[in-house]
Amino acid sequence: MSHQAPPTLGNQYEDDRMLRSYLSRVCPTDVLREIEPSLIEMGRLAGSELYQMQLDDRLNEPTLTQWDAWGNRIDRIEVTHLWLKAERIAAEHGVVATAYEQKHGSLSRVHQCALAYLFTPSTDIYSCPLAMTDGAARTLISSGNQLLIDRAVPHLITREPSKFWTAGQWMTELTGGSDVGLSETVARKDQTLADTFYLFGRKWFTSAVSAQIALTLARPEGNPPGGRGLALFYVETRDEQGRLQNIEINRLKDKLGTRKVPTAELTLNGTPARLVYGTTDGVRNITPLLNITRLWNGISSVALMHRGLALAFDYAKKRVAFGAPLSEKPLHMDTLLGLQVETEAAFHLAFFVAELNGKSEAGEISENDVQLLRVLTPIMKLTTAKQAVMVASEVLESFGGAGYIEDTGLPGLLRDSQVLPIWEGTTNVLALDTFRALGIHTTSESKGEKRLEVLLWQFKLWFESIRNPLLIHAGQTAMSALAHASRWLLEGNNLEAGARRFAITLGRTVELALLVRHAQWSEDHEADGAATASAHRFARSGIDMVIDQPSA
Ligand code: MFK
Repeated sequence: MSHQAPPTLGNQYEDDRMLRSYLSRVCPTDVLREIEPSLIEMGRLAGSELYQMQLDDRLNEPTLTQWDAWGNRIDRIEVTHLWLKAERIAAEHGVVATAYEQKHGSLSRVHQCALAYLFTPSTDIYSCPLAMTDGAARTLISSGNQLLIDRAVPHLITREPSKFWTAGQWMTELTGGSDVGLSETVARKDQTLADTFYLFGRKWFTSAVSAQIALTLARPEGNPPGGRGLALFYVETRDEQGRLQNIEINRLKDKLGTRKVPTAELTLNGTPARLVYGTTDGVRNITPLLNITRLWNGISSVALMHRGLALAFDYAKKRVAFGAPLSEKPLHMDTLLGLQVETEAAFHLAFFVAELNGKSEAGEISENDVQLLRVLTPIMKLTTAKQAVMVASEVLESFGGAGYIEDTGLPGLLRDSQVLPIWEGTTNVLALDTFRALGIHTTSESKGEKRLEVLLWQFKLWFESIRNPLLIHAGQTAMSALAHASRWLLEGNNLEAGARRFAITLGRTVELALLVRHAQWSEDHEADGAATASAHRFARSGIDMVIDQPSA
C-alpha cells in the first residue's frame, strides 16, 4: 500500500524568493547583513519546531474557568501551549520591539514586519495580541502622556519575556463593531484623583483577553453621544495580587476561526481606568492603534497566503496523479502561479505601507507620504484581506480532499483567513474610510475635485525608470485604471454604492504599480525575470473594478 507524503516546510526565510528579493531592494547591504541572522532564525523556527508544534497543538483551545472549587469568582483564562511558547519567542526575538528600538531608522518597521510575517503562520494568530500591543505602544507614545508612557511602554516593547506585557483593544460593544460612536460604557470620575475614572459597561468582543493592559473607549458622564463624546482610557486588567480589577469574563466566543485567540465578552463593573489623552474624541484618539493593527492585518494576510502556497508547491512535487507529479501538470501549476501572483501583489502593498509607517516613526516622512500612508492603510487592509480568503480557499482545493480534512492542518488556514476582512474594519467600512482619507464626501459637493493626485504623482515617479516593454504595458494598465477611478469620482454618481469597487480598484492598481517597479529592479539587479512575469500576469487579472453608473 502506498501512502501519500505530506507537505513539509523548509526555512521560511531562506525559501522565500519574494521576501528576500524585496529586502535586497529596500535595504542597504550593511542593513541587510545585520538583520538577516534574525530572519534566518525566525524562518527556521517557523518552518520546523513551531510548525510541528502547531500541528500537534491543533485540538487545544483556550479555556475559561469562572469559579474555583470554593465558590470564588476567578475568571482564569488558560491559553494553549503554542501560545505560551509564541509569547516567549515574540518577546525574545523582538517581534514588537524591533520597530521601537530604531536600530535601522525607518527600516526598523520593515524589519519588524518581516519578523511578524515569518512568525505569524506558525503561531496560531498570536499576531493578534502582538498587533494590539504594538498599536497600544504607538498610541501611548503619540499621546504624549508621560505617566502612561513610563508605566507601560517599556513593558510593551521589551525583549525580556518575564517583563513583557501584551495589550488588548476593547472597542466593540453590544451596539456593534463598526459604528464605535454608539458605545454605551460609562466612565465615572474619581472625586479625588485627577485623570482616574471607573468604567461601567459591557465589551462584547475583546480579543486576547489575557493581556495585562487594554486601551478602551468609554463616555465620561455628562459627555454628548457619538464618537466625540467618548474618551480613550488605559486599563490595567489585574491588581498587584493578580486579581481582575472589577472585570468579569462572561464567556469566550465560539468563533469560526482564530480558535486559539481567547476572545471574550466582558462586564466592566467599576474598572479603574486612566485617561490617555483628553476627555473627548476617543474615536479619533484610538486611530493610531487601528492603523497599526490594520498594518498587522495586511502583513498577516500575506503571511497566511505565503504559508498556504509554500505547502501547496511542496505538495505538488510529492503528489503523483494521472501518471506524473502535479508539479509537472501545466494546469495545476498555472493555478498555483495565479495564486502566487496575487500573493506577490499583496506582499508589495503591505510592505510598502510598512515602509511608510517606518518613515513616519523615524521622523523622515514627506508631506506626500503622510497622505499616502493615510489613504493606503485602509486600501491595503481591505484589498489584502480579500486576497487572503481567496488564496486560502484555492490552496485547500489544490490539495483535493486532503485540503478539507482537519488533521492536515489545512482547513485552519481558510478559517483563520476569514477573519481578516472582518476585524479591524470590514471591507465596506474601510472603503468608506478610503473616502474619508481622500476627503471625498458622498454628496454631490465633491464633484469636480481631483483627489487621486497623490497616487498619480507617485506612479509617475515609480514608472520613470521602467524600460521592459512588458512592464511599460503593465504600468499603462495601472495608469488607465487610476484614470478611470478618477473620472468616476468626478462624475460623482452614487459614490457610496460604488465605494468598495473604487477602493479595491485602487488597491489592485497600487499593487500592480509596485509590482512593476520591483520587477524592473529585479531584472536590473538580480537578472531575474520572475517578478516581470508576475507583473505581466497580474495586469491581466482584473485591476479595474469600477463600474460607471448612468447619470441620475
Ligand atoms: C492579525 C492582526 C490583526 C489585529 C487583531 C486585532 C484584534 C482586535 C479585534 C478588534 O478589536 S476588531 C474591532 C476593530 N474596530 C474597528 O476597526 C472599527 C471599525 N470602524 C471604523 O473604523 C469607523 O470608520 C470609525 C469607528 C472610525 C467611524 O467612527 P466615527 O465616529 O463615525 O468617526 P468620524 O467622526 O468620521 O472620525 C472621527 C475622527 O477620527 C475624524 O477626525 P477629526 O475628529 O479630526 O475630524 C476622522 O478623520 C478620524 N479618523 C477616523 N478613522 C481614522 C481617522 N484618522 C486616522 N486614521 C483613521 N483610520
